Amino acid sequence: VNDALENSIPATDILNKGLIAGMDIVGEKMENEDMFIPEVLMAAQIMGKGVDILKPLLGDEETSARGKVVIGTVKGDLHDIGKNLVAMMMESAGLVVHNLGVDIAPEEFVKQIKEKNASILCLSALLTTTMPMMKQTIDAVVESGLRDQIKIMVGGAPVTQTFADDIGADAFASDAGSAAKKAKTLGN
Ligand code: B1M
Repeated sequence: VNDALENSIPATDILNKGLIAGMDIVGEKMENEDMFIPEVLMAAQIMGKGVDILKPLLGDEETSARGKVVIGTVKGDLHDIGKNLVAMMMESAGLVVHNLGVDIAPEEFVKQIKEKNASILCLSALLTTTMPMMKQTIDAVVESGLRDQIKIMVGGAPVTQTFADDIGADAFASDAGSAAKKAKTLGN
């Protein structure tokens, strides 16, 4: 990453054409059993370090908050690289972001929405087996009586617009950039 920056390659290209494209190859190798969990974890940690270097260089800094976001990866799911990118892009877009982490239970999301007085809830899932947890989280928000005061966005590699509609989410985004753009309109 540092070499690429020294060679004046734009930060977004380093992220999209370097780190994310590289992680796609890791995914293919994982699927074909050419790479195993420890190697994938190492790739993920290295990607995290690369993203840390790029973080200050991505997106336009804006000072005014455009909404309060609570974001997390749903219960049972430990993937956080994409969710962290979404959180980072939202921060860069001027939103206040509370990043809860991974493996977050529905009741914890509800608690945090109340505590942080959030206007947008963002749920990430990378596994087909944890996608139903998004619906359970939305159900918990409805049961808590908070549904009217919060917009809900869902995303993650296996998530689609159709799935988002089916589970009653307000928005879906396929990548971090469009997630940040949509959050700005949802927050207003
Ligand atoms: Co896992 N894993 N993994 N993994 N892993 C996938 C997701 C998988 C597709 C690999 C494969 O088989 N090809 C597969 C899922 C299959 C499926 O469900 N259909 C898989 C599996 C099976 C597993 C385990 C079950 C493996 C096992 O133990 N046998 C296990 C599950 C653990 C668990 O969660 N309970 C597991 C574990 C892991 C590691 C821990 C080793 C590691 C995660 C480390 C970490 O995140 N800190 C890992 C990794 C790294 C991957 C791959 C290789 C890369 C994921 C990633 O970070 N991509 C992944 C294969 C792949 O995706 N190519 C794979 C880069 C990231 C920038 O993209 O996360 O898609 P992504 O985020 C994007 C968008 O999706 C979107 O924006 C982001 C940026 O543009 N987005 C949102 C994400 N969240 C959003 C929210 C939004 C909007 C947009 O709104 C709220």
